[in-house]
Amino acid sequence: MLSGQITRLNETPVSGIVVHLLDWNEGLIAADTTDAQGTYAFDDLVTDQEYTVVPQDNQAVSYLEEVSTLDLVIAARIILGIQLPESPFVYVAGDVNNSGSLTTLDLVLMRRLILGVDTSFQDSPAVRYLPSNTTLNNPNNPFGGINYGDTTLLLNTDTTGFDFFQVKTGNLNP
Ligand SMILES: [Ca+2]
Repeated sequence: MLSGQITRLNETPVSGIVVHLLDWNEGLIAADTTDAQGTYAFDDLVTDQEYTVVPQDNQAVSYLEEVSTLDLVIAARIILGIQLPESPFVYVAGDVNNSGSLTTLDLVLMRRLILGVDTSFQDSPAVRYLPSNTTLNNPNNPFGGINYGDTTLLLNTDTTGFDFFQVKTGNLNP
């Protein structure tokens, strides 16, 4: 068995997310949909095999939803070094151009979205699903970049807690 939970950054469960299970060759083995607790589970799996878990970006979430001038303020404070991101996921949320870092360019793109100049972030989906073990390379220097957690594991035994956060791009104040 391989299971986990999808939540928002504030730990609210996200239901109705289709989760794909892939084999070592990226072939689709199974799919499950997260329940009211945000939980997905795959049973009867052969052990000593490598599996990859991929939550699908199947929710129609608008780019602008939950992105406000407050997020701009937080992003600016992080870029200026006045505050550190609360978690690596806040940092990822602010990296709207998917460059692996948070810079004034992200700030410009967020402002363009809020002003209606742009209707999307060209290089990022509206939401991302990131393994809960995603970390900053150096928490004291967030500009050192993001170490994305592993979505693949070698299943030796029943594994629970293979969790993901749903990260809304541009929402630094979840
Ligand atoms: Ca960036």
